[in-house]
Amino acid sequence: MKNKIFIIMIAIFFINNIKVNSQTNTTDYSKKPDEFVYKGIAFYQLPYSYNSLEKYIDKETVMIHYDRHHKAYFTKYIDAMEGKPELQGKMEDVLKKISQYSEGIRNNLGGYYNHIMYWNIMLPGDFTSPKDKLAKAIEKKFGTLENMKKQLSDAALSRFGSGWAWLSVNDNGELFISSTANQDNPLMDVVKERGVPILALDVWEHAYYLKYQNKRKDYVDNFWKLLNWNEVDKLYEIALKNIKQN
Ligand code: MN3
Repeated sequence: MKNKIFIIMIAIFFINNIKVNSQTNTTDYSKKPDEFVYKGIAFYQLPYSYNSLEKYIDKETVMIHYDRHHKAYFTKYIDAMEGKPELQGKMEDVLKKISQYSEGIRNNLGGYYNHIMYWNIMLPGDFTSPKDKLAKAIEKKFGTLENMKKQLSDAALSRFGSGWAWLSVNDNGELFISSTANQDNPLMDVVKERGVPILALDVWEHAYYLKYQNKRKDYVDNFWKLLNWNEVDKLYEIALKNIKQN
């Protein structure tokens, strides 16, 4: 009798263990990712759960994109910063003189910075248009919001290989659309069209391939439905202030 109870207890212990193990191996897509700290520095936290963009960007894509790609840029940049105090200031300041640094720093800091903007400006919600000041600036430059979207989509679709499409503000406070290769961005002193980016669209295949395969156009069309104009408005205000100060 005692032996039987002992065997049953062992069996229950193993069954529970299997349960616990299988749970820890499964991503809970309905939760925000846990905070991740590397060498004492906290990784950017996704402001929503993995499945929040599900209607247009599936949860697996968000998880792999954030948890693996974005995080890898972050850890590699932190590694590269070691022993280089000049890199430890504001990311924007380093990006503006990126030509002074290695290819690794350019790619990994670029990758870390660009993805923060990309995640921040998306949200499932009802933010269908920009507000007064930005709306007026878009009209002035592009005629209509639709025209701006079309031009930015075209920039995204004509980017050969991996890269980004941007809406930015130049030194005169005017909006412009551009596209950059790899993890470059308009802040960098190595790109043709320089300015302060306020809208970032990732067109690397890892951003859409699981759901859209080769249909980059469908992904780009749907990106506009996820765009949180409140955040773009905020970035526009900050960009204008920074330009005035310089
Ligand atoms: Mn990406």
